[in-house]
Amino acid sequence: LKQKGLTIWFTGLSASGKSTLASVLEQHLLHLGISSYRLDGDNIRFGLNKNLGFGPDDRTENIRRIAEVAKLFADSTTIALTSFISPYKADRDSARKLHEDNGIPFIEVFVDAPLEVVEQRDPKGLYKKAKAGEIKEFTGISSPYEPPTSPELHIQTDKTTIEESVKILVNYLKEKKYI
Ligand code: GGZ
Repeated sequence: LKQKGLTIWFTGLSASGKSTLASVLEQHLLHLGISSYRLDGDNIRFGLNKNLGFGPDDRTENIRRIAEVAKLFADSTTIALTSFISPYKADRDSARKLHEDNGIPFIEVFVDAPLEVVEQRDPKGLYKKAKAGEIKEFTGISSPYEPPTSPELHIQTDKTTIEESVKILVNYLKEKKYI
């Protein structure tokens, strides 16, 4: 009834587990009667941001628009869950500032797994293609990922189960009295 909005910003390499965590958290919140909305490549990069690619300027613009949209959702008292690589620290910091300047909590979650592990997972065969030079500017292979230096949460998905990770997230939200 007095739900307040906030944004949970997942960042990490492709195949680190961002979308999986966001989906499972969304389900968990739903069971608690709390509404959330997921923003990810499927509903953003094929729609609002379909004119953007993966060069540095396009990634920055991608993140800028996503931050604006997440802020709007959060402002409408929902919990915005964003799962984008968001490789540049400056862009994540801008997203944070946009939220904090509007009095909306911003929770940065570093979804961390070593490159060797995500290369092994490679669910879409993208790392293989990137290494073969078939995809240019691929994050972790031929484009940088700047890890967060002070995220609210740091989850190592090669060492933590999905259930444990969701517990960590929910406990954090409860501790901060966001839910
Ligand atoms: C990184 C790429 C690239 C390149 C296509 N680099 O595993 P996926 O497929 O489903 O997630 C990746 C997604 C990354 O888009 P984001 O909007 O999250 O990136 S960013 O925040 O950096 O703007 C991957 C796919 O798009 N993909 N080409 N070159 N990921």
